[in-house]
Amino acid sequence: MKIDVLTLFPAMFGGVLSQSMIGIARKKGILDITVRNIRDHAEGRHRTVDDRPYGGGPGMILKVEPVIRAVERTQAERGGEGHVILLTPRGRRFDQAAARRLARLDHLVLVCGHYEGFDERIRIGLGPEEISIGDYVLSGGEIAAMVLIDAVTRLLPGVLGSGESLAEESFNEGALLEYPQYTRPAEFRGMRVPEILLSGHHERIEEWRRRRALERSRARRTEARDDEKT
Ligand code: 6GU
Repeated sequence: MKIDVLTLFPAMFGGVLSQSMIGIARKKGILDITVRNIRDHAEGRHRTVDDRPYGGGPGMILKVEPVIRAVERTQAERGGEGHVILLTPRGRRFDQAAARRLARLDHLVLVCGHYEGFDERIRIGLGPEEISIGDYVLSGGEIAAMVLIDAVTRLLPGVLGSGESLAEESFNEGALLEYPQYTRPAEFRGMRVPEILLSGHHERIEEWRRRRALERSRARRTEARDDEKT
């Protein structure tokens, strides 16, 4: 998969895109990511990327020309339009289903907003999908883009080992949350690993895990409902 990230803060991406699963996917050649600075496409001595809103009001607005030029340059270099996504708190909420849908695409162009918003002609010009990662306000779309890239990358064929991906399908993506897990030592400061896990009875272990996962998901859902009441 090809991903281009267009941002005013390219340095924010260095660590996240070179470590862990994303770093591995890039080294394996499964993921080809380029981070591009929108400011490189701005004009004038000051390379201005933002300006005050027409009609007045607080804050600054991301200008239309540098963003459109940055997207067009990206598309020319890649030899295709790609699926253009605007990261904005106004967008549709990102979830696992959206991650699965995007993971099937060949090329994503992620445009990170900043300041109080985008000039509306960016939306008109690009006709992008608009995505938010949740109901809270971030100072820019960069961290949201990283969240999206991480969630999508781990779904790309060949990134996770086959064992890991199967386990994920059967548990995390259904209603069930994870069962408690342990590794050595068998005892830490008086806390013992449940005897059943040391027993070697695979069927009884499976049954115990299923029961604990059910208990956990029931408890978490009740907590969630309690939160809504407050
Ligand atoms: Cl994509 N951008 C910003 N600025 N804030 C957000 C967001 C995006 N998603 C949730 N909050």
